[in-house]
Amino acid sequence: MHSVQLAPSMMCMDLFELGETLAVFEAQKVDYLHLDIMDGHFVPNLMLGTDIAAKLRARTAIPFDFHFMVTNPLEMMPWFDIRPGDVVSVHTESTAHLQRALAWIKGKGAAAGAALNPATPIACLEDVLPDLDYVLLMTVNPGYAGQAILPQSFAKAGRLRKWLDERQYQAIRIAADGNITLGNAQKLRRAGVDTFISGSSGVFRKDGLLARNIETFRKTIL
Ligand code: S6P
Ligand code: MG
Repeated sequence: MHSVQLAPSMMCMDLFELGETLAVFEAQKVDYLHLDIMDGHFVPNLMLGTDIAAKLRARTAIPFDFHFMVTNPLEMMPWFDIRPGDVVSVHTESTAHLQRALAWIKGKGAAAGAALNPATPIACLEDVLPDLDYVLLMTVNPGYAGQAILPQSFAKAGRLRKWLDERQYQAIRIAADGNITLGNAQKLRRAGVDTFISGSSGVFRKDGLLARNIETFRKTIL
């Protein structure tokens, strides 16, 4: 089983508390900062542009987890400073050239991921397995924070882990994104998820302190 990784979703941050937030993430050694890049076409929302990504880069050495929810990932990815050590996912539904996009990401020295919308079948990954470092399973429809998890996500995560293992791709990691509460993370972990994107229902929960929320996650999800 892969070790657990935690990536706070930065679209859920309080911009006015950015300095303190980054200090907590560094002290707590979170694995990545998850950056949702939305273009208003592939998803009905706009989020996190080049400027905020560059400003975050200047302030922290925590690697980035870019999640491109855009219609033309091959055109837009070069706008960002993607570095070795980062992880980068593109949606299978967003490009006719998924293999080319994954190869481009690897050419940057980053880990390459394919993101799947809830309605997208796992089988569409069959012919890019050699190009994949991870699969990002959307457990909500992408575009917004604060949604409820789709209950079929738990079974899909389990099926994906089994499907990858049967094909001898044990090394491919599985990330889950959307309503990753502590309870949902526990169930997804049992299904084989190893990387947790944590937003308004996770580390940024308003009923707890940021550092405490991360500590609780680390103690609970092993
Ligand atoms: C959604 C985006 C996610 C959200 C995350 C928010 O389109 O890809 O990364 O930021 O799901 O977390 P929560 O707990 O509000 O669902
Ligand atoms: Mg995301």
